[in-house]
Amino acid sequence: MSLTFYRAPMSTASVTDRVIAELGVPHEKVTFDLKKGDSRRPEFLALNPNGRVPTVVHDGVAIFESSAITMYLGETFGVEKGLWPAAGPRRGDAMKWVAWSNVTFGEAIGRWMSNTKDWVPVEERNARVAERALGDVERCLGILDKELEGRPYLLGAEFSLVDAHVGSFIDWLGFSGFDVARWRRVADWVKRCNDRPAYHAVSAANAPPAKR
Ligand SMILES: N[C@@H](CCC(=O)N[C@@H](CS)C(=O)NCC(=O)O)C(=O)O
Repeated sequence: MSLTFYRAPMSTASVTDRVIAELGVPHEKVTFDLKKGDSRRPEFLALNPNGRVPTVVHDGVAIFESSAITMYLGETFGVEKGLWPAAGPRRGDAMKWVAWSNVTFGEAIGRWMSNTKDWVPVEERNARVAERALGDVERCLGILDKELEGRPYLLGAEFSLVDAHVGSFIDWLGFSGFDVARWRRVADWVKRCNDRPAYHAVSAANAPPAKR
């Protein structure tokens, strides 16, 4: 079995960092420096023509899109470990949250950031679009908060890769200074999800070197 994981620090690949760490599956990591254009090299574009991380190559087959990667790794390595449901309706429940994170929640976060953050030139930002995007982000947080009523994790009593995947999007919001404390159940769930050995290991590995 060979599994190679193409990643970059502080990128969408953080989702897969968490998923792979939870699974504990042997793999080779290739860490890109996106500023140096590592993801635009021809040999990588042959694997992922989008030139984006995360990308995994499992036994010679390249898989891109973080949502597809979580679902694929979940069904391939996660079922026996209790981190992903077996085929059937409960798996559909898991897939729904993973797809929702990227397509609905993540889309709203991206839209909000690209209309508010300093790294986007001011002439490309639009205050009205930002306001609508913020409303969409807040609506998504409300949906998560309601879902977590009476259950510690998104699929029920046990932690699963769904929590790692969706939780990564909350981390993304957190890095940009957005505080989810108003959504009490979400904030408590984030604490539970982040208090796991795999999360601590990923955070330690990604920490910037200490300033001297
Ligand atoms: N929809 C993709 C998004 C991946 C993505 O946008 N990755 C960015 C980093 S956050 C990237 O690799 N950019 C490469 C570049 O800008 O050269 C996913 O979910 O995997």
